[in-house]
Amino acid sequence: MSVIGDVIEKVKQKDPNEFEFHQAVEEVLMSLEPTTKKHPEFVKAKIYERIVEPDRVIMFRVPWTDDKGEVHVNRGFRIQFNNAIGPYKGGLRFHPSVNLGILKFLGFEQIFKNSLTTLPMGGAKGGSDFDPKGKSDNEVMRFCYSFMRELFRHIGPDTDVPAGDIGVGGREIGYLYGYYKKIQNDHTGVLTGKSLPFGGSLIRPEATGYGCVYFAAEMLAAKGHDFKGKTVAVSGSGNVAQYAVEKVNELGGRVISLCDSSSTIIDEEGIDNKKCNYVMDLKNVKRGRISEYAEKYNSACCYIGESIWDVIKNQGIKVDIALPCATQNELDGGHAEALVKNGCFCVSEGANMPSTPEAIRIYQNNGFLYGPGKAANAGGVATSGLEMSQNSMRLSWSREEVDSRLHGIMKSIHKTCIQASDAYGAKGDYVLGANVAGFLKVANAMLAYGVV
Ligand code: NDP
Ligand code: 2IT
Repeated sequence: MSVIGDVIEKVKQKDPNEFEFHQAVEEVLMSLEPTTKKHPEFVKAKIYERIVEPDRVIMFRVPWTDDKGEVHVNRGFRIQFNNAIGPYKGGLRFHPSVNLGILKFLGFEQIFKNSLTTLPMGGAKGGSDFDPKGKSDNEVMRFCYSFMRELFRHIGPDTDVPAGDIGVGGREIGYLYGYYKKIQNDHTGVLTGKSLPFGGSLIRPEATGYGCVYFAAEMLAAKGHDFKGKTVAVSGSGNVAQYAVEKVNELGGRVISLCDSSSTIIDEEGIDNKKCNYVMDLKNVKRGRISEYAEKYNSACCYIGESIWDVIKNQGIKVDIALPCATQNELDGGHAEALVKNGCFCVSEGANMPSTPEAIRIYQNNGFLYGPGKAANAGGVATSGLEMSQNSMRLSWSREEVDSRLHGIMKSIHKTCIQASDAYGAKGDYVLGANVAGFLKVANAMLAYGVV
């Protein structure tokens, strides 16, 4: 068996229930096959075996009290996966589905994503099976305090710098940072995604969504296309989806969809920035459901219990570009077939691993411009890196400065993917390009350190 096949098999045997982790490892390692030929030194030093094993997994109890005085216990995690090229860096996810396998997949992806950003950041992820939905601000605050009461001893501005992800936005980062500062007596850049008055960066809230659209624009430009007049499907309605919509509008596209885990709305007239501002208020302030959009705007149809990809498949809705911005494995082979049938030719992933392996095969067999998450959504963590730089320098860059750096980083990631795919004999394959380019930098650093 090949080195790669052997490593994949061992990962599956060792942790048989971590399905998402297996999927992520298989997707990355399959594209690394050509590196085993070009770099026998990596094989000899067992870099492939070492990179799939986290540096450290931290798991802890998070007890908290609800508004009625009842005690609850959740589980907290931080996976410090690899710090070969910089301090551990990656988000925290609060969602009832969170488990070790999901966070290991996210931490593993983060290694390569962070490497692609050109900034010095290692890979990590964390979170909890806590569900912030339906909880009061006070309950969320007490939970965040309890979570940080354990996490604080494992993080630091040069050790590990968490940020947001699903279920962790500005409110949660405020509570987490406030408690860290209180118990550590340090005002330091230990979290990113902070609000502006206490060390946040302009453009960080926008960065993942904007970056995903910048990446799509680069892929389109390489083939002589742009967003003007294109019909765009966006999934999710959280942080990433909201700012993806805003940027598509700015570039002249028409976004026709948003969804959450309960329903999908289709607005063929387009979700312009006025409607997008309504969604931001609905989701971020009122913490409502996307179905309310269809009550507010009668140009929209609401499909209860169906994802946007189900709706495209079932209703035959035409789209040119798809931006999955909700969650992992939201788009399967059947959905991808429907995208092909309905004229789609470009997918740029705002979410992490939103397409199943079968969906990816269908994109590739049909010549899609396909930007995998670790390249297309790297703008979020890249701008977190810029927040860290500003915190270290104790200054703040303007909106224009940060946006232009973000745009430059997304262009550079696109170019790096193209160059790596060319160099490794898979012209135009952004999956192979992103995996190989992300890997090489980390592997070379690991090699230099010896066997640690
Ligand atoms: P938010 O919590 O702001 O929004 C998540 C959105 O996705 C919500 O609309 C949510 O619906 C929907 N969603 C979540 N889980 C499911 C599910 N199981 N089924 C259907 N819909 C679901 O998170 P973000 O926008 O920050 O994150 C979205 C994706 O982007 C994730 O994959 C995340 O890992 C990735 N990402 C985020 C970055 C960031 O900077 N925030 C950076 C890079 C990637 P509902 O309200 O019903 O839960
Ligand atoms: O998946 C991701 O890249 C994020 N959730 C952002 C991580 C970060 O540290 O900003």
